[in-house]
Amino acid sequence: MRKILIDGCEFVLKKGDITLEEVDAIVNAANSSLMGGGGVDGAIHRAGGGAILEECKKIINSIGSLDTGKAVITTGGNLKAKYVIHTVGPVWRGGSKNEEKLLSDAYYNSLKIGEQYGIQSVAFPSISTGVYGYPKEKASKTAHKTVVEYIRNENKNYKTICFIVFSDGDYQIYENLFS
Ligand code: AR6
Repeated sequence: MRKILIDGCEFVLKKGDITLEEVDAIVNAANSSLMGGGGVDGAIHRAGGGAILEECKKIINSIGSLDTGKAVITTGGNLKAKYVIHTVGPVWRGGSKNEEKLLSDAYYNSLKIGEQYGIQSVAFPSISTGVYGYPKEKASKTAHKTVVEYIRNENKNYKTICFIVFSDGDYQIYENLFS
């Protein structure tokens, strides 16, 4: 685990399962249907239980689908986290399809909606770097830059931001950014 302080906000890097995090909100790398899936999305729905899917269904009934880069919030159900923030990262298509901006939007809009709910601690997975195929180093730079800029320029409530990675290789990539 690594911790650094940026503008009064603690940044934590950790390897592990995000569903176990004791934070106000964990972020889900979802898809536009919000109906669950594999990867971190599947793990969150399994661990959090049916209450999360119920709220996702209500959201989809009212908005149709969640656009890439946007974020919505539901209960955390049985999770230790009170909330789950669901966002949709871009599918990697070679880098010329606005992927970087859309990935940045996913982090930014997650932070923004969390702020509206008074959330002080949030944990992010490495959005888009699994099934969606976003190159991990590029994704980690965008994640880090977007969150640091948010904390420097717009932060009101956040005291802790966690990046939860799932492999030693991913940990190494993020650690290079932290140092
Ligand atoms: N805790 C933390 N990180 C995890 C966990 C976990 N429990 N499980 C996986 N990861 P992915 P995407 C990491 O594929 O690329 C789903 O089916 C994983 O190693 O979950 O944004 C959705 O429904 C990787 O680094 O999300 C969408 O259809 C990262 O989480 C689609 O996949 C993201 O991998 C979204 O694809």
